[in-house]
Amino acid sequence: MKVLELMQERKRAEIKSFALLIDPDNVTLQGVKTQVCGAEEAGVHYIFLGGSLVVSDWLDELILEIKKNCSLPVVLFPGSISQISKEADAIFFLSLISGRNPELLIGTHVLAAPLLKKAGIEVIPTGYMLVDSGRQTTASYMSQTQPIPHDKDGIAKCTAMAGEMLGLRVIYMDGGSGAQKSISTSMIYEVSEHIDIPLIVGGGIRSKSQALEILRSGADIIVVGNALESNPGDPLLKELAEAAFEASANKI
Ligand code: 1GP
Repeated sequence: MKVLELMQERKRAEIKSFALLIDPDNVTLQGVKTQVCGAEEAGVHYIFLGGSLVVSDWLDELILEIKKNCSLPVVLFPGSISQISKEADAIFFLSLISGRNPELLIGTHVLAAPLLKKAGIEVIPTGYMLVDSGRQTTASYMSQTQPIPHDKDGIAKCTAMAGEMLGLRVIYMDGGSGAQKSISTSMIYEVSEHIDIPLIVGGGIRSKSQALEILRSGADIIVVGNALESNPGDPLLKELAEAAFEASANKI
C-alpha cells in the first residue's frame, strides 16, 4: 500500500499515528540500527527522514540500513533537493504555504520534479506550515519566511483550507525542530475541523501528555525528533506510541 493511502486509511478509521523523525546529520549507522529496531518494537508507525540543513551525503546508505532493520515506511522530509533518494518509500513534496517565498512554493519543485520522476518514489503533495514556537528555528531561518503567529488560529485555518483546495494531500504543521512551545491545541483543533486530509503536527513535543493533547485536538500523526535524539532507549518512545494508541477511537 502507498504511504499516502495508509495515512488516509488510518485517518478514516480514526487511528492516530506516531512518526519518528531522524536527522541524517545526527546519527551513525550503528545508532540508527538500534534506534529503528527500538522504534518498531515500541509501536512507531513511520520513519521520517530529513532536516532543514542536512550536510551529510549518505542518505541512500542510511535508508538501506533502516530498511534492513525495520519494516516501517521511510518518508523523506527534505530541506532541500539534495535530500532525494530512490531508496525511500515516499517523499513529502513540501509547499511552504505559510510563507511567501516563491522558491519554496514552486521554484525548488521545478528542479526536483525530474529527479523525483527518475527516482520513481511516491510523491506526497504536502502543505507545509511553519508556526511560531517562541524562538527562531532553523526551518524559518533557512526558508527566509515568517511563521504563522502562535495565536493566530484563523490564519492557520484558512492557510490549511487553501492548501487542501489547491490539491495538496496532507497538511504538516510544524513549530520547527526543538521548538520552545508546541503548536497550540486550539490551532490544531481549528485546522483539523476545517480540512479532510491527514494532519501531521510536529515541533517541540517532549512528553506523553503533550502528545495526547495534540492528538486529541485533531492531529492524525505526531512527529517527534529532538526529544528522542539523545537517548534512543528513552522510555518516551514507548510513551508516545501509547499516546497514539490511547488517542485513537479505534484501537488496533
Ligand atoms: C521538526 O516536526 C519536527 O520539523 C520535529 O520537531 O525535533 O522538535 O521533535 P522536534
